[in-house]
Amino acid sequence: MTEEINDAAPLDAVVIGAGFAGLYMLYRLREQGFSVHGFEQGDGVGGTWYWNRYPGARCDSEIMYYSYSFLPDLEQEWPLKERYPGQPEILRYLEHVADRLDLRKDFTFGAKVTAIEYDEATGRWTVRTEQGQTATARYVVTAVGCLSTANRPDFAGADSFQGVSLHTGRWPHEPVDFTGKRVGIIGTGASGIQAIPVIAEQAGHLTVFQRTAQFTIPAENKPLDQHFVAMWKQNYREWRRRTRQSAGGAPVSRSTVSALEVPEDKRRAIYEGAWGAGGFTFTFGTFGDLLVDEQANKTAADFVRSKIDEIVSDPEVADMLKPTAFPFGTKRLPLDTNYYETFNRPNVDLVDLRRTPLEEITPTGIRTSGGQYDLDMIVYATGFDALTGPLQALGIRGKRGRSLAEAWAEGPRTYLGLAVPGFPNLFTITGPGSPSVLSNMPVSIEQHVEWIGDCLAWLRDRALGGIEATESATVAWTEHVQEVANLTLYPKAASWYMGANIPGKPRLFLPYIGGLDNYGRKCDEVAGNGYEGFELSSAHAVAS
Ligand code: N01
Repeated sequence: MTEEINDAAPLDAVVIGAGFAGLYMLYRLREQGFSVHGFEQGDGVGGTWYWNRYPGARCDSEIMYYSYSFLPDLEQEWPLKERYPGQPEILRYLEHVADRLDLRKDFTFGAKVTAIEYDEATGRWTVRTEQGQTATARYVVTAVGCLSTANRPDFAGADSFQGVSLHTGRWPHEPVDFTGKRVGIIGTGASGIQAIPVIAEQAGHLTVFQRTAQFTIPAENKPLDQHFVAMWKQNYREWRRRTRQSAGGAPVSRSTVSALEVPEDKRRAIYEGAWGAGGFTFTFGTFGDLLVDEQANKTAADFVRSKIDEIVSDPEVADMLKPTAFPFGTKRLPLDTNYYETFNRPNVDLVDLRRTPLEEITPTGIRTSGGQYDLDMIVYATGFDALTGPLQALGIRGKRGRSLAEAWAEGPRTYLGLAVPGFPNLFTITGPGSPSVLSNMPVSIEQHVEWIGDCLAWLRDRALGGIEATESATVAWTEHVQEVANLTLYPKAASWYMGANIPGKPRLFLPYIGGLDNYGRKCDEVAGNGYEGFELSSAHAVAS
């Protein structure tokens, strides 16, 4: 049955997604006087934090800046208890925001958008959901996240498994009990690295199936000193300002010293200090050239490998855990709690899928070339079709019925990660080509939401009805995104940043690595110059 969300008049905007981005976008547009409706696939708000409920799920941005800055009263009220907020706490925060701002009434939940089609004659988009809702609107803003389309590798026999299969990115809402169970986990990215120590504590036996050893740094999560919290809260506005003007959306200092400039003993002491402090200080606060100079990078990689030797008691297991396939930090660096230590537990085994490849999933477990592993449960921690996957799943068709998948057949082409030529009046919050996943997400999200809100208000003030990225601005930006990435070591890793985790996906560096500060300035400049690089039209101007 079809349910029309709007009657005769089209909405000003449809927002898709009710995570950090969608909630703020809907609120912002509503406050600006636009008519707006949201669709969310999940049954509740939260986005990433709604779906990723796996054991150990925790953010690795510190809690002081993993929140909205546009709610100064809430930032004073919200308790800051632990250095890194866990999934339940972040979900509670977003649920609170949704209630406080009365946002739920403007969303349809449990509504999976499967088609978004542009009608050139009317200049309107029609949005349809799998559940039969439709809405027409002048503007569509996608707020679907960068890591929301689960990657389920095509393992032979996966459907034959008679035990329980789970994906970290689509975790059930009811508690999962591992007690006494034989559990296998495939994948050792950030999700696997967080889940493994927690599952190991509960399971009868845990077998970790690792294809590529990953670098990880201790998070050093801990309760926050409340004197520190009080001081932080007194200066919150200033911290927010610094956060917004930083390269990564976090008020942390970045070293400009080369790792090759300092003698070895001093360098090791600096790495030790950062290892003990926990968090991304190791990558950014130690030396300035770890991600641009191979020799400098090797010093950090060697240090982490030496820590693995120190921590893991079985030398053979330690060797298997040592990353060698890519430079340190060029795959998204996870932060962990007791990851390497977990391999000293008697109930944990590591299987190296490079030595003994996974051949098939069987009704009773996993078979590799080294033998059969009988299991009661399989956890897929196999990641996501990052950045492009969530957008392509929406069934977007722009001018002349061209799909986004066709437009991006050779990789995503965007202007500022915000807009795509041929798809007028469509905005993609934290889309490919924007800093997104290389920054602290709420900060990037707020910058995009505010830019989009301001843009729509600007168009309305001038009775303009259409905005579309030009081909030339898009080509220039897309090339720039690659050029900047190529100044770093990141493209040397077969990572999801490069689309390399999805068979057949074009290999391009997906996010913009030039820094949120530079990026924000560029966006402001574009707006200040009358939305330079966009074609504006008065056709179908907003009446109000
Ligand atoms: O996914 P991943 P993730 N056979 O793609 C393996 C964010 N995040 O969900 O490296 C065997 O990183 C794959 O192996 P390989 C964060 O940005 C944030 O862990 O491709 N193995 C890899 O080990 C993060 O980077 C937080 O060889 C296969 C793993 O599965 C991003 O989400 C927490 C395979 C996938 O790792 C994604 O992390 C969690 C196959 N066919 C996540 N296919 C925090 O904020 C894949 N793998 C803390």
